[in-house]
Amino acid sequence: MSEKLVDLRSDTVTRPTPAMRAAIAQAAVGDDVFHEDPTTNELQEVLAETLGKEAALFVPSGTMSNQIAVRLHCRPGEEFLCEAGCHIYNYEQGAYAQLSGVVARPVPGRYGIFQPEQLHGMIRPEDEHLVRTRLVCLENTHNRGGGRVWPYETLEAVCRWAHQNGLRTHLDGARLFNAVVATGIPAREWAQHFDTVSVCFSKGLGAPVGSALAGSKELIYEARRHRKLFGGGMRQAGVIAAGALYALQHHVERLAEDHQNAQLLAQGIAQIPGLELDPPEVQTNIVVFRVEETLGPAEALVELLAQRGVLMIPFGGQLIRAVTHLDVTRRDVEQAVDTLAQVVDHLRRNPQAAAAGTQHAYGSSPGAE
Ligand code: TLP
Repeated sequence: MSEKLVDLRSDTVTRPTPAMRAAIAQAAVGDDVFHEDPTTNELQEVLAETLGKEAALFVPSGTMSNQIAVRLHCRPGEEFLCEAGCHIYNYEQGAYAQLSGVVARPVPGRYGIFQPEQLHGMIRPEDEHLVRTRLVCLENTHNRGGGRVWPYETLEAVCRWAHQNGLRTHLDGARLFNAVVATGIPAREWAQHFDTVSVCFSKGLGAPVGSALAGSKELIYEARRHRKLFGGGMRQAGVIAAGALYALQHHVERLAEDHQNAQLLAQGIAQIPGLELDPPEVQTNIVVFRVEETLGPAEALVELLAQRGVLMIPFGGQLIRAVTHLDVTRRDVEQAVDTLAQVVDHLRRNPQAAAAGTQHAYGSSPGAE
């Protein structure tokens, strides 16, 4: 009998729990473009309070939230500084350029973290040849960095330097609550260093849709205009805000389970010859590992895993990413590790399968009952 499909591709794949669905079904709604959706208003108030900000704005996605923030802080012909592997720079189609005429200047980090001194000298002087440097964007936890949490003092020092030098700061906190649970440092403490903070409800928190941007009343007033321009003005948004509100109120502490499961997964992967954790130490719910070249391309291994009912994603080069979340149990992680060990063993004993990549099917089809 085939086992359950274990989907570790992302923490975005969760389904709403029955209790969350009940909250969604019962949500009071109104037209949010008229500011009349009570559930959206409540979500925005609760989030602003959680982050210690004056106001917040519910938006459909993390990408929109980040792009509204960039547009708030930079005009056309201006630039922001960011870590080279960050989501805003790599995975949003250069929307800052496409939508807002803004340029990004990436700073290389180690697993997503750079040092404050690396920014020194990066603010461009006033000169008609040059763009103007306006903003620093950080990402915490860092996705490509393997779920790394920014060391608090380093993040504080970067933001202090930015503000002392007249720059604004934005946090892509798609997984900020993972950092909160991993460190015990409250969200508002992290958030106090930023002019705007974006959080996602649809990742580890397990809501079906939605992100939010928080900041001062003035900034969020402007953010509403940008949201409308980007087509993100929503009507009876309470239906989705209810899932986000439920997630914020009930799914933060439980992220600790995801972190424990990620540890278990990492320990299992570390035992499999030919696989190497990268980064070696897992801090939150993201596990990234490197596949030895002799085992063939990472894509081929991912394909073979999928055929055995375990889903992960190729993460560039020889890297694979696996993310734990609300719908992944300890048992699922054990199953994933067993399957990974079997597939690696198969590739070792059948080098032609490794070389042929995805052409050679391994085992039964995915998740077949
Ligand atoms: N990340 C997704 C993919 O786009 C890679 C994932 O599966 O991790 N900031 C960060 C740090 C993110 O990881 C993501 C999504 C976003 C922003 C964008 O959020 P959405 O998908 O809601 O636009």
